[in-house]
Amino acid sequence: MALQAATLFPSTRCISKENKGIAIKETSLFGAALPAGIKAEFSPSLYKELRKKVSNGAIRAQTAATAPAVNQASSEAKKTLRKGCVVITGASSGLGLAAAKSLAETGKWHVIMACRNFLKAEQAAKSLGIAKENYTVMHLDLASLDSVRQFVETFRRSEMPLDALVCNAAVYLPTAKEPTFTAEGFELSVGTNHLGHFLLARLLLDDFKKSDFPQKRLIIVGSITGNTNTLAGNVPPKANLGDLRGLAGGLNGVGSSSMIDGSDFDGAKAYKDSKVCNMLTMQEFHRRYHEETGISFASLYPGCIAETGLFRNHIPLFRILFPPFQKYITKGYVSEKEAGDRLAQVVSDPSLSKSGVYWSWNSTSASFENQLSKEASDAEKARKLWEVSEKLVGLA
Ligand code: NDP
Ligand code: PMR
Repeated sequence: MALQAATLFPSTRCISKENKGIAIKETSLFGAALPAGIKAEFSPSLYKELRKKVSNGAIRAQTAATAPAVNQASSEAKKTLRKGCVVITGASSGLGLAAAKSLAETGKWHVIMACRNFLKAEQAAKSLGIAKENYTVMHLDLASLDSVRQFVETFRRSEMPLDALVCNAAVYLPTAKEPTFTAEGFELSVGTNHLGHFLLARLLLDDFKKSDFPQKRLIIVGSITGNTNTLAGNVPPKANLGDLRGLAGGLNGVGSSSMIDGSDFDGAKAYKDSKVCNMLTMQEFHRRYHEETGISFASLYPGCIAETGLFRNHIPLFRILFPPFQKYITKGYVSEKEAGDRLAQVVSDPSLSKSGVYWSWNSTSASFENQLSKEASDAEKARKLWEVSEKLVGLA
């Protein structure tokens, strides 16, 4: 259970490939607790190495050696044409991993893979052939708010800029009969998919403000299944946040319900509700911060990536039948690679810079601004969700 895992092994790791074996603020090693009193030392050289990864990748202005006026312009260009630095949560598999690869191989992005399983993320990056100078794995367990705060600290100490953040990680527990909980006692799906990301994104806003990148973006992955204005969104159980009474009560299944709307626990509904929260949060960020910060906030449905780890807890028959069902019947299927390229577009394509948008793709893979359901675009609900979430994660 996340509660136990997060309490027993509150580790924060940030290890560049060149510095394998060096751990920062580490109280656990690959999930196994170190003996009391033995803690790996923070290594300043590690952070120097990390900074180099971004600055070495700076795209040099072509006009650097011409007349002074041009030189001045080119130094401005140098400032903004450096490699971008993007944090992607849950980049150890599926969509996040595919997007990490897509962005890293452009040579224009350094990807911080923010993952709960350090070894898995390293191996995934290696097996996809992502060049070591283009990524760094940092430990982040969204099911623990302490871990979220530790991640932010570690990221800040790396002194890498924050140019884009992708809130991608998620859990889906469709067969669970009883709720499980995060370290702070929130139902696991909403706690991880929404509350963990809410705290992360809120804390990292300050880091965004320091970035000189020309197009800063904060992306929260949504889904069609949270939108009841679609066929997929009408497959029971349907998403419904109600009046947020369960969330306001702490989502802990003790004093209050473990479901946002106060109903009995249903794992599939909890996931869909969490996706509604993701899409509402993106819009509330846009309303509160787009003008002030220039950050573009966006959400997306990348298509049905029917073979990812998201369905690991579903019954075996579902996992066999779901991909052909999506390929040949709904025609909503996309490969991990295609979905990763779509997410990478939302991170970096200048034509997808509009803020407050929920992106989707049509059958010819052209992007378009999609309509959200009534609930997923309810501004009053978004405001209330923001305020209740702030209280739960300790920001208000
Ligand atoms: P995967 O299961 O492949 O990826 C989910 C990622 O989230 C994994 O890397 C997983 O880590 C990580 N994760 C889970 N819990 C935590 C946690 N507590 N802390 C940190 N990371 C965590 O699924 P997908 O790639 O399909 O899902 C990615 C996103 O895409 C999700 O937001 C999902 O809602 C969305 N989506 C997916 C669709 C699909 O058809 N698959 C359709 C629409 C949206 P680990 O590897 O350690 O398990
Ligand atoms: Mg769906 C155009 C129709 C369409 C699309 C695009 C999806 C996507 N689904 C569609 C239709 C249907 N689904 C229909 C008609 C059915 C009833 C047979 C159906 C069933 C179904 C199940 C049982 N679908 C599912 C499940 C899941 O467990 C998945 C889920 O809800 O995960 C939360 C799922 C999905 N269908 C999708 C997509 C993208 C998913 C999963 C991923 C997600 O929303 O994040």
